[in-house]
Amino acid sequence: MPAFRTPPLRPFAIDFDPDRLTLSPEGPTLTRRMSDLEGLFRDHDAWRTAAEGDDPVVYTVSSSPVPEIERELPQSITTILPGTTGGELWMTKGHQHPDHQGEIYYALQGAGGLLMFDGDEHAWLDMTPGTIGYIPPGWAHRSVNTGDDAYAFLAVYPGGAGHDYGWVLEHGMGRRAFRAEGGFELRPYGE
Ligand code: M6P
Ligand code: ZN
Repeated sequence: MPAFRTPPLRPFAIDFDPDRLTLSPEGPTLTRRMSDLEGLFRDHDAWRTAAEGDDPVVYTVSSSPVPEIERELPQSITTILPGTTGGELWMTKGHQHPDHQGEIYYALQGAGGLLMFDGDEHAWLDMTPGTIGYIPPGWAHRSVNTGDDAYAFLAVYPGGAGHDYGWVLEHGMGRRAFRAEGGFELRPYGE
């Protein structure tokens, strides 16, 4: 057996429950609360008040048992709750892949956006159920809930892709998404 098949994973089916947004069998689930999102919202005071207050859950990430190792192809379901902090829509931390690998997102429920930034240019994709968002190599990515209900999407990514969160703190994401009359608006990162 080739070395890359260690540990060997046998073919298997994953049941997706579209109502409960769960995978079975399931792997680890990550819960990100407001206090986990330090330095990301434009309005630091509003963030701190929320983090030191009831510290709400902003999003969860439920993974299948496929491990995050080279040559594997893990997948997870991220569910972002609706809300704003200082007017800025609730979102994921956002990350860059250290070796610039690509990724696929598939919107499942609710309304959201996929914000991408390559350090120079930004891109925004509206994500509604059925939309496949393609994240090309080298584009940092963040998901935003633009609606009034939970926004959920499936992600499929190379097991060795990794998550560089420092890149986003250093470079930003090009734009920020704020609640606005009749929907949302994107503003330059620093404003
Ligand atoms: C998607 C994938 C995961 C990621 C998650 C939350 O499910 O891209 O790899 O962890 O979104 O995003 P973040 O890690 O930026 O908080
Ligand atoms: Zn990623």
